Amino acid sequence: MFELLKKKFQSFIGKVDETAREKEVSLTTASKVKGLLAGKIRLSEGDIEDTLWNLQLELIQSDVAAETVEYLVSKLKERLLALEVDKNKVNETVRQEIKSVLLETLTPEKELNFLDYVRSQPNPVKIIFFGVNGTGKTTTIAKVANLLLKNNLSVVIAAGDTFRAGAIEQAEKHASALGVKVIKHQKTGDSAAVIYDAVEHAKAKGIDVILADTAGRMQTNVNLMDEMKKIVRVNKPDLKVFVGDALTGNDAVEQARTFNQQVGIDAVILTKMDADAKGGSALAITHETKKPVIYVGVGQKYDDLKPFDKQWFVGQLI
Ligand SMILES: Nc1nc2c(ncn2[C@@H]2O[C@H](COP(=O)(O)OP(=O)(O)OP(=O)(O)O)[C@@H](O)[C@H]2O)c(=O)[nH]1
Ligand SMILES: [Mg+2]
Repeated sequence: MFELLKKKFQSFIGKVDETAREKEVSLTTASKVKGLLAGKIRLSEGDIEDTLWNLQLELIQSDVAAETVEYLVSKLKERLLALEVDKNKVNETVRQEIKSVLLETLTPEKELNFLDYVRSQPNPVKIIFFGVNGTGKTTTIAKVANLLLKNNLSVVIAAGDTFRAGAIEQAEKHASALGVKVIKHQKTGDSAAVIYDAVEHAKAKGIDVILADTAGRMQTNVNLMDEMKKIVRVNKPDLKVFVGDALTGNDAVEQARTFNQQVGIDAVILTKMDADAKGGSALAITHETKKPVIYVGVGQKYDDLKPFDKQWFVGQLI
């Protein structure tokens, strides 16, 4: 019975195709019927309206920047409307498409496996951390030092924040807790020179990695942004890491964009992911800068630094 019906349909489709060609009408109807026969359907704008709307809300609530939300939703719409979906698997397919659009957006120009990178570079590897005030730069440096030490790599910290009161002492406190040396100058000294000295020290002592702290700076502060360019010019770091506070959502994206324009960042670490941050800024920052999020900070302890796992992140988001 089914075979008979199928044959009838196939000859009908053949006729539809023929007529369509002859009359130069669109083949859409024919392919729709063909699709139906194979259990496939095309989704209409009406079919996906609610899904797109819900996704939009979800992304906004997760602190994804408005521009990125717009990009994601229109990309997804384009994809869904172009798909032939198995009619029994509509929800599954839509979910899968959402997932792949999010994953693609989280994919940087070039992935960076931090530890592999550090091991593969000639010593000493110079890494400088930048970001606005209070995002967690100094704490993150301590966490990264801890990670490197656990991987049998030696570290020196450069107390390059010569600007904020107590910053040098804070770096010293972490360094002493971790048992690593800190290179410092006087407060108000030249940050580029402190980092330069740390590099000299590392070269003399055969130390693997220099982790350089810098003062927090607003991306709108021209003088401090110029100082940052000088630090980079003088020290030619192997990696410029932007440290962003996940709790600041859209602001973190704006900061990352400006720091990237000014000095070209190589990687991103997002902090305070433990503190009620949905982490949407990871999506927006990667979309904006195309630079990889390598780690996330998930607390105040030295071990509270986790590699950023795109799959896990997307799974959690949707
Ligand atoms: N909950 C939580 N707190 C964090 C995290 N990372 C840093 N912090 C806290 O954020 C505060 C600021 O951290 P700092 O490391 O001093 O930030 P900074 O960017 O060096 O600050 P400035 O030098 O003033 O620009 C501290 O209280 C840290 O303990 C994190 O991943 N989770
Ligand atoms: Mg600091």
